[in-house]
Amino acid sequence: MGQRSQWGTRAGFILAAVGSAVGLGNIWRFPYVAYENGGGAFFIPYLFALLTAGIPILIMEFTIGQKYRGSAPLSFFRMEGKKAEWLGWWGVFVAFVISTYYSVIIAWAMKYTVYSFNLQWGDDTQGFLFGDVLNLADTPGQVGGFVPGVLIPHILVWIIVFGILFAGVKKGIELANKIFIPVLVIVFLMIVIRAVTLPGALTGLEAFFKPDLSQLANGTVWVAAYGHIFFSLSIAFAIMITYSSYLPRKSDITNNAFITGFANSGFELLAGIGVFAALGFMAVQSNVAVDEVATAGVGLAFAVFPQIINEFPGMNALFGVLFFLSLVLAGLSSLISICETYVAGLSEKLGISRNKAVLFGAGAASLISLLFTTRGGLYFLDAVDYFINQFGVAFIGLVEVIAIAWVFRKLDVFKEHANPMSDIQIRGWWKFSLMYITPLVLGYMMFDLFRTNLG
Ligand code: TYR
Repeated sequence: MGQRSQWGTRAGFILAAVGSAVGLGNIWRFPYVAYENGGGAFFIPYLFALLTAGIPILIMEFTIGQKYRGSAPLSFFRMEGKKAEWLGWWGVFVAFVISTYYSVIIAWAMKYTVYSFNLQWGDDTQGFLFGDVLNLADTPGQVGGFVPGVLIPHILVWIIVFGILFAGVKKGIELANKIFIPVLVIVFLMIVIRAVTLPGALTGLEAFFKPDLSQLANGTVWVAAYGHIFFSLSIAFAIMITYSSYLPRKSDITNNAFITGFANSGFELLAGIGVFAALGFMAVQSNVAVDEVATAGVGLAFAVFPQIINEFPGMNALFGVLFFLSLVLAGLSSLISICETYVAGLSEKLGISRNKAVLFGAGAASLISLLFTTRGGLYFLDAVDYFINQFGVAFIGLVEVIAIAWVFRKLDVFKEHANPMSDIQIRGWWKFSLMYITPLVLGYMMFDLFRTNLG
């Protein structure tokens, strides 16, 4: 199979890792999670979660990939043999499932980008999703046919993904992120500047930042902070191990992890400001409280935002195009990392070329993802997304941390590996976070989840 691929530059790796972390979750998930969980006060548990779980796990996963130099299954195999390999496969499986529906959301965003040029949004918010634009079924259980107009962007998303993956790590993934991420930042800054200068923006920002300190005593707020950090940093499902396996032998892992973690949070904060300024505008226009228009996910992006764009004072076509383009760029750079996880896993396990692995892996994912482009797609998507994020990502995170810290007892070995190459020396806080804080919080999260789902 020749020499192992490598990133061309350190900046290239960091941009790719940031590209993976910064995704739809930063734009449509973070603002609402923060708002719902104490507003300004949420930043305390959030920072805590970033420093005691997010960045420590990122350092751990970067070390695993860089030290063992393989896809997630191969890295775990090299670490502890057959009994550890399945941990990597579990992550690969979760990544595969996520890629099947994540790609469809990007296709919707593409369709909306084009649609924004024409600005034919009606006034009926539900209409965008269930009416002419996405034509989704409004009752669960219907599969219906394919939605006309979604298949073309869907095929386009996969052509882009195939193209980038075929081009390889350096000429494909690295180059794509070197273009996508700076463009994304510029596009998003334009959105934020426009949003904060809208009438009513301050009302939205006040709602977003107003600290409700009483929420700090609430356990669910802390769980939400840890849960979000996991989602947001793309940790625990093999992606970051795969990306760091392409690092040169001498790389400052710890520093890279801090840069990635803070860059992701910085983007998230920017998204919170942009989204809530726009929601404030919407609330003032419609004479309702911010609470009535604040929401997350598909509803925020594909129903509330079109409405905001509709009410915009001038230049609304531009605002719409920029907003949906930002979703496309943030989504694509994450989707590439998710697909690379199984491309690397398959090619190493089966001993096939990278291109064949792209063809089989991404080929299968793109076919399965057709299911989510049907009229009932949103319902499947919601169900699979909930299941995979709660039981997939959080659960592997827990098992991975316990296995490495307590069963294989690798933390000291990793520390010895990372420290000599880094400007930042990891010490007690890192080990303590991984041995005690992360397992306790994730353990509590799982317990809570089973209790609410089964009880
Ligand atoms: N971190 C990225 C995001 O915020 C990628 C991701 C996608 C992470 C799906 C988790 C997940 O379930 O969108």
